[in-house]
Amino acid sequence: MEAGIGDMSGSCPLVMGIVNVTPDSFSDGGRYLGHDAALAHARRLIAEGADILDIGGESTRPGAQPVDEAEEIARTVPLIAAIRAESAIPISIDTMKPAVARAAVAAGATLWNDVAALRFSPDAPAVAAELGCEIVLMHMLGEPRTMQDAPRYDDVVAEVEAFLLARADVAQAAGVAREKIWLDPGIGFGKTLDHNLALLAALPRLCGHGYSVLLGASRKRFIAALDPLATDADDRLGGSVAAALHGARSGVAAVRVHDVRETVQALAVEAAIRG
Ligand code: HH2
Repeated sequence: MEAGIGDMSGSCPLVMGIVNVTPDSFSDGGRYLGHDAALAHARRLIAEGADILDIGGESTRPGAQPVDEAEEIARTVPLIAAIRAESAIPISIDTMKPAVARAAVAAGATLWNDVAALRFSPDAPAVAAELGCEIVLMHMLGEPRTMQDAPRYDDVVAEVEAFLLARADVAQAAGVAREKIWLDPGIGFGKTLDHNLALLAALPRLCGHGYSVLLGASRKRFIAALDPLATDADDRLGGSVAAALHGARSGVAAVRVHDVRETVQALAVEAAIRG
């Protein structure tokens, strides 16, 4: 069996550094929109110890406006090619669109991070199989524009778990190899504070299905709900690191973070203590 990115993680999660080439991402929107600024940011995250880079050209924050395919490709693909030209680091493309994933993989990405879990278009599962890349299937209630409008579940953990396992089945039925599939509970994607906390507490259960699990809690709004001083996304480092450490203890294969340096250090200390 071919080794996947998740197999590199051992007992300590991999650190996936976020590079958003978007004008409107919730925590760093606009900061790295230009190609040069985005490449400089990617280099910095590599120097800080990132194991994977996640490149995104469309914001998924609540209320974000959709970006068309050509624009998303123009934002992400030259950056992926530039990173690939100078580094062997695994690159992930954060997109819902099969055409963007296809262009990104052609430029050197090896992981498709799909917050729509292959539901954005009917051909998405077949494209994932054809590309042969790894695929992150994330849970989101509804779509980014409306997902935070009074989200409701009877049992959030059971429903998110059932959704993810069903999407993994769809991917495999289309021809995606089981070991290439990652699951992600989608912290903040159509969830209240209580939903997010229940899903975080249930991470060991989600990690028990034999799939690599990705956790994306960095700088998210649930942290501000627990710390009223953290209204600014830049002020959520403590909560972000706490969530990453919880992910490590729960068995996740990777954490998706903005603050690579601090997360790498915290995970190293945690791993050393655990021996
Ligand atoms: N969160 C965001 C974006 N993509 N992908 C996965 N798999 N899991 C996540 O939790 C996740 C994700 C939102 O964070 P960010 O990229 O900082 O903001 P934006 O979507 O506004 O660009």
